Formats: sequence, structure tokens, C-alpha cells
Amino acid sequence: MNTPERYTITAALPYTNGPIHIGHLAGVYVPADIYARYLRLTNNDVAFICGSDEHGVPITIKAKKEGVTPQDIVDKYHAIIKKSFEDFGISFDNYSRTSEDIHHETASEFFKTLYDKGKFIEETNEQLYDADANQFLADRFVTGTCPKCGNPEAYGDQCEKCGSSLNATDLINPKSAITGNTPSLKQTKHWFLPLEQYEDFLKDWILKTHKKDWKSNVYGQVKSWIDDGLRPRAVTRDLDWGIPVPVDGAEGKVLYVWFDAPIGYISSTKEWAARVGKDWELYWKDKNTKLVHFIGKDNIVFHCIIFPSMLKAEGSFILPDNVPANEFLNLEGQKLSTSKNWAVWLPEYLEDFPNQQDVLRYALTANAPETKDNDFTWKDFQARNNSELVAIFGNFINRVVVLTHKFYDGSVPVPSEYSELDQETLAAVKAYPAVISSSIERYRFREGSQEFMNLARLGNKYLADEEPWKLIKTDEDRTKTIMFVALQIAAALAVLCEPFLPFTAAKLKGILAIDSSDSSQTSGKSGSTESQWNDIATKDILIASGHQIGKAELLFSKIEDDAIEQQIDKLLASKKANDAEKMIESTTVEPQKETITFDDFAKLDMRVGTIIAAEKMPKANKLLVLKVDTGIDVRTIVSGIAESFTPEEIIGKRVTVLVNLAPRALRGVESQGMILMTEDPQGKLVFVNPDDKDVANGLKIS
Ligand code: B3M
Ligand code: ZN
Repeated sequence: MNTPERYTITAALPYTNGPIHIGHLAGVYVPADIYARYLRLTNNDVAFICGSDEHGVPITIKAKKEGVTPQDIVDKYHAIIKKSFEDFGISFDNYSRTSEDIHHETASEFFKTLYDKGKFIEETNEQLYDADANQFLADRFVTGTCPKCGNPEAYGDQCEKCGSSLNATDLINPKSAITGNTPSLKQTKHWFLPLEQYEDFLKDWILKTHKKDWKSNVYGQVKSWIDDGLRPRAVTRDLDWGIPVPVDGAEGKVLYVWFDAPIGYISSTKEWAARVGKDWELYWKDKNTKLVHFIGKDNIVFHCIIFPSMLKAEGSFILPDNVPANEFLNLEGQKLSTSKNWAVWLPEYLEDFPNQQDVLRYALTANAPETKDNDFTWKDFQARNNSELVAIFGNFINRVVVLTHKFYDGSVPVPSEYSELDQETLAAVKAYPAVISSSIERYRFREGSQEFMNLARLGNKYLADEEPWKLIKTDEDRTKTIMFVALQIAAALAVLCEPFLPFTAAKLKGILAIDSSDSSQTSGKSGSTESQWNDIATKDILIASGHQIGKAELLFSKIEDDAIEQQIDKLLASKKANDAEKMIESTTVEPQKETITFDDFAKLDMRVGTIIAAEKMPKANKLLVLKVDTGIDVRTIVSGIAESFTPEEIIGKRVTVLVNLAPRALRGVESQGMILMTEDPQGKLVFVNPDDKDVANGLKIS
């Protein structure tokens, strides 16, 4: 595309069923924000669009689980998500939600247009149905084995393991996510988008035109889907949560969430345009607009095949110029998982690390999963901060600012003649904007982040070689020149780091008392080349002699080991709690036995006792021979607990003993009673002790 007149940048609309975590940030929102901020800094007209995805099965499931309405769930998480994005400096021009009227109208209208143009196939066929829940099962309401890769936990619309897009009836051994039942089949009518009719268009558009400029992971996935052959895709669902299908004979049906959600980009743009007095259509229909979708890899099929086919069918929209999807971020070597609570949640990060948004932005960018899945570790986070942000960037700025105050009371000195090294250094600074621009424009944010860090390295090396702190005693003129050059580097850094580290950039501009260009908003001079970013390459002086800089202030501070250990402990603790909860949930509680009379109960004689000796029963894996002080006597009890306890660990244990059970011989040893036991969630036997938190209600005592 020639130089675009404007940009529409979208970031995947997060499902409103939980807070944002670092996987979302690294995969979608941080790169999208870097891109949007960079474009604004270079005077482009930008609409950076997002919003909450409030329909869809995950939300309904969460609501059912918590016993509240879907609306309660989306209201709660929309507020949490929106605030955490703002606090984290994600500079959306508009953050909407798909429950807004404007979205319902836009999505209904879009469906109607396609319907009126005869773009859908109407078909009645058998779909999976859960009779107990009185519910058709599509999407995440049903899990089963993926027919492509054998993953036993594939969903009704997609397998997250191999990325295949599925129809619910494709699943092998389907199971209802609501009741666990095996579904039956029931007839129902739906509208389908015949994707196979778009194959030629998709081949022409993606396979021919975008082979070179799209990321190979994205291109590869799209190609293999097209090569596999496309099939009609249902765009309606039998659900009561969503946008009603706006045609006759569709009562009780709503639009498929993946039909309405991408239209959410359009409705959010409309909402924004109305607010700021712009024409939304230019951002979606003008061929000089560059449309870029930032998404995670599990959303590729929807953004590269289904949504473009919808746009094409509608006819008046532009298509995305690029879909720079990222791979996944793991956490401490394991897959991030909301349901397993294996995640770093943004609201918690913001609370635990106040005013340190940029540290996470930097750690996630420097280690971004751009070409392959990557791992986030708290140790790496600490190292990125302590050895890069503090030791390189922060250290350079601090030296420059402190020395400028010390030598010149904070006034930028007048340089004398430049040495060869000065000239080389200043020329190197001038080259940086183009280098970083090129990285960002090719969606290589990781590379871009390393480049501005290289500029800080260059600054540090320059100071270390020139040693102004020594030279000040012997050569005042030369020292002035060195400090002048160092201040130019600092001023360049303040601008070049801004897309990546907006909070730091603002702070640094404050320290240097230079004009702040605010990358969170499009400036008025769209299209002009005049910008602080471009000034670095064209102007000889970025911060002039005589300019008074502000007070020294630390840009970054060291993160100590205990802060990191706390995070790791927190992660492990929440996982453990979650595992235990899941185990308890999945423990099948046996039904209650027949009622007994009080007299029956009174026949049991149970006593508190203490185990005073224990040894293994020879040649028996499960049995221990115990000596138990019952208060009445010391007696022998044979107990089948040897797989759960060693003899040593139970000596001295207080236990509940049924003392009047008829004695019986086990392997020739007479057992004179029974110790009451139950099982913990991991299947290990535990002594009955109601204070023990691992003992769940409903477990049989036997
Ligand atoms: N709500 C899916 C996701 O969070 C999703 C994206 C919609 S973008 C139009 O994975
Ligand atoms: Zn699969």
C-alpha cells in the first residue's frame, strides 16, 4: 500500500468473563499500543479501537457457575478490564462494549444486508442437544476429541491445540459442558455463510498478495486452512444471550458470537467518530486507510478467513492490510490458564507494582512471543528491570542529569568543537528513528525495544570513554561538549522510547523539561513530517544550550529478590488452592445410605485413641499393625493404610476408633476395632478430623 492516509488499528475484543492477564498483554495489547503510539508520534491519523466482547458461551458458562446473570458478569468484568487497560497506558481511542445499542444495531444491520443479498444458506439439520439442560450445544458448551489432532479437550468451535476451526458435530465423544451428559441430536434451523464460495477470493487476496508481508505463522495457518478446503459456517445459534437474529422465523436464536464480535470493531469506531466529530466510514471504507488487526494466534481463522469473507460479502468495506498475530506466552514453563489460575493478572500486577507499568511493558516486549511461543518468568522480569532498565537506561539518564546539575546548575552547556567521536555519536543518534521505525512498521516490536536500549548503551559507553567526571578538573571546554552531546542522546531517548515506555517517556521529558508530545492522542497536524520523532534525524540540536533542565529523579528502581519470590509464592499458592478446589468439585459424593434409628447409632462405640506403636504387616502392601491406646485398654488393630502412611509418621497420632466392632483375623493377626478414615482430594487416606481442611463435606467415613 502507498503511504496510507489514516490507520484503523484494532485489538481483539477481550471476552468479558475475567480480567486481563499477561498473555493477552504480550500477545495483543502491548504490541498494538506500541504501534498506535508510534503512528501518532509520527503524525499519522489513527483510530485505535477495542471494546469488550460480551456475548458468547464463556460468559454464559461463567454466569451459570456463579449463579448470576450474564449481564452481571459482563458489567463486572467490563469495568475491571477497562480500568486496568487505562491504568496500564493502553491508549485506545475508543473502548466500547458489544452490549451497546450501537453495536446491536450495527451487527443486525450487517446481518440483514447479507441476508437480503442472499449471501446465507438457510438449513435445518441436526445439532448436538443437551435435553437435561434444555439447550443446544455449540462452541464452548461442548467439548470432545478433536478429529484432526486427537486433543480430548477440543471445543465445539475450535481446537486450541492444533488451531483447527470445528463444527460441534465434528467432535468425537462430545460431552455437554453444562451437565457432562453425552448429547443427543435435535433438528434446528440456522443460517450459514458458505465459506467455500470465498476460496478464490481468499487465495487471491492472501496467498497472492500477502505471502511476503504477513508473518509466516499467520500466512502458514491461513494457507493450510484454504488448502484443506473451506465449508459452510453457521453464523446463528440457539441461545438466549446475544444479538437476536433480525429476520422472521428466527425466534430464540442469536448471532454467533464470532459473527457479531468483529463487527464490534466497526461499532466501536462509529461510537468514537460520533464523539470526536469524524466520519467513521473513512476508517472502514476508504482504500487509503490501512486496517490492521492485532490478535492472538487462536483468533487467526476468524480474522483472516471468516471476517474478511463477511466484509467481502457485504461489499463496501476495506480488508485488513495485515493481521500480525502473536504466538502464546507461557508462564514459568507452563501454559497460561484462566481456569487453572495459572496467570499474572493485570489488576493484581498494577496493585503489587504501583507505577511500574513500563517494567511489565518492557519485559513483555523484549521477550514477546512474536515468532514462537515464549516463556514469562519472574526472574526474567527482574533481570529485564535490574540489568537493562535500571543498569543501562536509568543509569545513563541519571549520570547525565546529575552531572548537568553538578557542573552547570542544570543549564545545558555550550559546546565547543566536536571531536571525531562526538560526530560519530551524533550521527549514530540520527540513524535511530529510521531503525526503530522500520522494526515497528514490520511488527518487530521486540527488535525495536532492543534498538532504543542500544541507544542507551551507546550513551553509557560514550560517557565511560570520555569520563567527564574526571575531565572537569582539567578541561572545562571539552567537558561542556561531552555533556552537550550526552544531553542530545538523552533527549532522543525520551522520544524514541515513548511507544514502548510511555510513562518513562513522560517522566524523562519532565526531567529534561522538554515539550511532551503525547502519543496517547493523535495530534492536529496529521500528514506533516514535523514531529519530535523525525526531528531526531533532521535537527542538529534537540536540546539547546542554555535550556534549564528539571530535577534529577530516578527513572527506574531496582526490584529486590523478595518481591519476586512473593510473586512466585503467590502463583504457586493460587494454583494449589485451585487444584484442591477442582479435586473437591470433581470428587463424586456417594449417595446417603438408608436411615438408621438413634438406637442403631447408639450401638456404635467410638472413642478417641492414640496410636502408640505401628509396624508393617509382613508380606502385605496395604496393612499396618497398630497398637492403640483406646482409654479402655491398649489393643491391636490391623489397618489398611500402609500406602498412605509410614509406621513412623503415625506414632503418637490421635484417632477416632470404633471399639466394639466384632474382632476379626487379618493374615493371622486379630484386629480388635477399626480406625475411622477418609480420603483427601488427592486420594490419600487421612484420619477423620473435622478440623482438617482437606476433608470435604459429603465424604463417606469408612
Ligand atoms: N473475544 C476471543 C478471545 O478473547 C475474542 C476475540 C474477539 S475479536 C473480534 O480469544
Ligand atoms: Zn486439534
